[in-house]
Amino acid sequence: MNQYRMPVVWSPTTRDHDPRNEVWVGVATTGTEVAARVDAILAAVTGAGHPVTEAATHPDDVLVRVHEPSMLTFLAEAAERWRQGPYADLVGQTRVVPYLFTTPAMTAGLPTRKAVAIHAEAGNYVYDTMTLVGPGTWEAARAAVDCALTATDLVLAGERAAYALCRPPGHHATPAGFGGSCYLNNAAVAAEALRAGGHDRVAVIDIDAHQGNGTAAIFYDRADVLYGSVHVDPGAGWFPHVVGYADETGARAGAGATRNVPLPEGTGDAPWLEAVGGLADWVVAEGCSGLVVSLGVDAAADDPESPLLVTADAYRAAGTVLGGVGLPAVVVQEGGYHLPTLGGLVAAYLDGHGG
Ligand code: SP5
Ligand code: ZN
Repeated sequence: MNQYRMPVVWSPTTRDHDPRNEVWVGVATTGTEVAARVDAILAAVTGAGHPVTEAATHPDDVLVRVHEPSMLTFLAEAAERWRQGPYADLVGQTRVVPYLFTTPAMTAGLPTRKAVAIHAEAGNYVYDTMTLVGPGTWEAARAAVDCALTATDLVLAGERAAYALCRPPGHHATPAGFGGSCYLNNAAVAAEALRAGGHDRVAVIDIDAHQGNGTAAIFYDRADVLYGSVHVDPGAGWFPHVVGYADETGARAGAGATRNVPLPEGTGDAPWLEAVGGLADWVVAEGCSGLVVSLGVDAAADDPESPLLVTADAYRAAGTVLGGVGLPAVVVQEGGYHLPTLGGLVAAYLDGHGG
């Protein structure tokens, strides 16, 4: 049991995103990435004695290094544009949902124009039907970025570690796309902010149950930000399905700077911790000076979104392993959807990580 309690940064605005329904295989299902997640985590970390502070507003300078301005503009304006459309009256839909995807399967090399209708334009940016935009979504996602930036500020000012209670999560958000319940890539923003703060080489270690295809994409070509992830095998039919295989190790200047460790369905503590340990050793061997942890706790046994069987004790041990690397660390919340155990899993990781 560590005595040190790292600071927690949160924002009440992160509660303002309500996806309402995630459309999965064409069916409107009840979303699992809900505002109650924030309160569950907040209660647990407060109870564990962490000092809690609200995020400070930050400018967009770091964010625009991570995401295309066109996607940021789309997200900022989408809810209001949708509200002005006939969708609520026609079909009762109050959330932005694409009805087609303007990918190469459709455009097939033809010259293309910007879609006039937002229900068509949405498919330029959102790559699934589960990541809906409503009133408050942009504000919440942007507040989550402020949580990540404020936690990074604390670390740059000398704090050994800080936890950003980001919600919605971010690691599936790509440079110009959003999906997987993610809109803005909070962890990538933290990594860029550490770089801007003087860290020449930074690692993002992602222990969410799903591979963070967004973070992987943002840094795939780069040597200055390593990305390592342990996750359920996409080859077994799990999100993000088409990336996250072990042979994806980076390209060009980033060759060798990406590591993916896929694990079979049903994997429990020992092999999962061995994978986390391998990533920690890699970060040390590569001479990084700063660390971002993408802390998803959806690898836990009770979680509805993954088939991994990791316990709270193993999350505490993972914290000890990653804290033991000895680098200043920004811990960023990603997934984790089982409300009764969510807070305890996060608190266990933070306890293990210590300072
Ligand atoms: C950040 C994060 O953990 N994102 C998770 C993305 C994976 N979501 C896949 C969802 C598959 C459908 N689940 C059925 C639940 C019905 N609501
Ligand atoms: Zn996840």
